Amino acid sequence: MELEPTEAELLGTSLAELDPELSALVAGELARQRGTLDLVASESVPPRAVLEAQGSILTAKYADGYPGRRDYDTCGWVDEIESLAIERAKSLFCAEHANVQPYSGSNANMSVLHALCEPGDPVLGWDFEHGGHPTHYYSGTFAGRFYRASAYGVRREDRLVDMDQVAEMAERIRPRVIFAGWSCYPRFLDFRRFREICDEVGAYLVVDMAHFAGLVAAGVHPDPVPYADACTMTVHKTLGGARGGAILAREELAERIDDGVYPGEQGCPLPHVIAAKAVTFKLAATQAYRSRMARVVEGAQAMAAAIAEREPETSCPVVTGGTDVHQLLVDLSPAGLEANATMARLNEAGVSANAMRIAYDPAEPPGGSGLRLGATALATRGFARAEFTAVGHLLADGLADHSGSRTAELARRVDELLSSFPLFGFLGS
Ligand code: DSN
Repeated sequence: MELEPTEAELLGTSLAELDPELSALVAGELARQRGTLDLVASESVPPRAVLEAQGSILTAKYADGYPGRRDYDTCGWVDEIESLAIERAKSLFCAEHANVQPYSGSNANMSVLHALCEPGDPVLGWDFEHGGHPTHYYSGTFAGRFYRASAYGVRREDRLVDMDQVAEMAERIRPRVIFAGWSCYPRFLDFRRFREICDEVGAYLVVDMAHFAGLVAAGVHPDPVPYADACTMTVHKTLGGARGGAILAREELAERIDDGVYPGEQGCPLPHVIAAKAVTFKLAATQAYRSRMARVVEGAQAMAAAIAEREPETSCPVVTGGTDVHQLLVDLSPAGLEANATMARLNEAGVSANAMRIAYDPAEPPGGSGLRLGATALATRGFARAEFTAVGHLLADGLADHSGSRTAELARRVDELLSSFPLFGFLGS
């Protein structure tokens, strides 16, 4: 007769042994990641040390509050861990104050609004069909639900953010907060001009650098910190590490920001994730990381150049003609392609990216005409300019192949490109 395992055996059993069903699903996702050309602009490859910290015994600890002022005793070690993460974030970004508790970038935005606004206050954000983020203003999120939120966008003629529109709306609306920052925009922002507009109308400037925080840390992107009252970010996109958010702020706003996060919008912080954020900030201060971020931007530019060169064949222009950052946007509408269908076709060949609606999109919702491509994950895997140029041509071939007749050939080229760049080698096969 088979004996029931004891409680001690259950608690000490590995995932693979305890739950083979779940373990097989994780293994399936690992194989997918290893075999996919990952061009999702918000994804990266978390380092081993980050995974270790995030999966550590710190998961067990409750620590509501902040270092030195918790609702629980026995928080000495997690106080030190959180203080280390805070000091590393401040040092990396030359910031006066850092809060490392936000569960995500969206929570960080929610907490900043909670800290700086009263319900019903006017807020000005960036339309997400134009590249912004829903949590800046959209009625389907807390921002549009609890604040009087409006959104600016990009100009039709050049798809660049319309600073005259920002100034005009700010003058008219008198927002308490103006968000600058994007999820899908290939060019640098004029943070000085945003600051001037905020000063003219008495608004706080919040820079949502969720996507470009890693580029800022590496010095390959203009630094918003000197101009912003607060910066929100995610730690897992270009920063490439722990899954969660963080906020930088001026010292005079520190208490309000901290209260806005906890107890304002969240409960207990996640000590294991905060530890992983500390590791991320340490890694992001290294020369190797700075070189990688330079390679990320170079890679995005190489993909953009290859796709632009092939436009006569594909009829798919690169929006704004190129990119300054880790991502680019391809407009599929002149080719009469719908983004989700095109993405599904590229998925068949092992390519992953984002299909989305774009500014002035001619497609009927929920369809869209934009393909967002990012270089962070592949550059972290080891890709450099030559590989990214090859990826650009592979994509152009895929875009030109409306019938899908070349899918098998494209899949072989994906495998070939990935074969020299193993992923998560420390996990074995
Ligand atoms: N979902 C993220 C992105 O892909 O950009 C933004 O929250």
